[in-house]
Amino acid sequence: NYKCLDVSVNNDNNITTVTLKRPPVNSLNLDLLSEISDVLTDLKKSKSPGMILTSSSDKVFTAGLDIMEMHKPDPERFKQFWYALQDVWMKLYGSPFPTAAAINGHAPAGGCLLAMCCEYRVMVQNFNIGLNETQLGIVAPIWFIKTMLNTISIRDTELALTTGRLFKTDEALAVGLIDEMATDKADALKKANAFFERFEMIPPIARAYTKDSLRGSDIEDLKKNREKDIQTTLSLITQPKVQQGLEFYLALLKNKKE
Ligand code: CO8
Repeated sequence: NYKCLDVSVNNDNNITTVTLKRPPVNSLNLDLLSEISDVLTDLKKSKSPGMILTSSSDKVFTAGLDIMEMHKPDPERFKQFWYALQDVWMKLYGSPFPTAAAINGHAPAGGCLLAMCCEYRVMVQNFNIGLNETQLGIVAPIWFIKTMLNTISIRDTELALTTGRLFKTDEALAVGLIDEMATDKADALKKANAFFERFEMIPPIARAYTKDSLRGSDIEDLKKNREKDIQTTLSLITQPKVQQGLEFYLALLKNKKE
């Protein structure tokens, strides 16, 4: 009963595959984020052995945050939107169950964030992934940055973030932003499913506590600063220069077709 997601359970290993399905580019608006948040709550409640995140598109994993939610935002709607994003981040980055992303298309900005929240990333060749926020004239929030720091080195994070770098699949593999490369979606799903075999002999409590030891303090930091983070983001996003930057970027996206 989700509008923008397909949720299916693999009968062999009980791993749930959550497929983003909001054409054309799975951009993360309030509706999609709310559904992802709900599914993560369900999986935690049902003590799922694991989740794979993938996309129904054959060229985009997700295009990141829906720029329309940030362009001339209604403050109340924006607050709900940002709250939903924080929720998804806290639930996915901190999930007690293991997670893998089968990245079967481009994963810029928020798309890269969702992939990095997972514990393992398999990506189909010849797509792009990265936190390209500076290219849009916006700044990745500190919790986006911490998520990247949990994935690649401080040095590579600084270079990638200041330049807004998008990595091709093979470049992402070289820097450790992804764990494995795949030839197509089926291959990515096969490799993502194989990741969970590593935990067959590991007591779930031990693995969940270990993950929490590594990631828990990042989540606590956001929990303490949730309201402040919303206010800071709203005041940043509503600056005329930032709005002009977003308009320019939207026009670029539209014009590239012509
Ligand atoms: N939001 C809204 N609409 C989008 C987005 C988006 N993120 N991305 C694409 N679209 C729209 C396009 O404008 C186009 O619309 P239309 O059909 O009306 O012309 C439609 O989706 C299809 O897009 P494309 O034709 O570009 O599709 P392609 O398959 O050729 O390309 C890409 C797919 C590579 C994903 C490409 O669309 C792209 O590069 N998109 C932009 C990705 C991006 O830079 N996203 C950044 C979003 S910002 C973010 O996630 C974090 C923000 C942190 C906030 C900090 C606040 C201070």
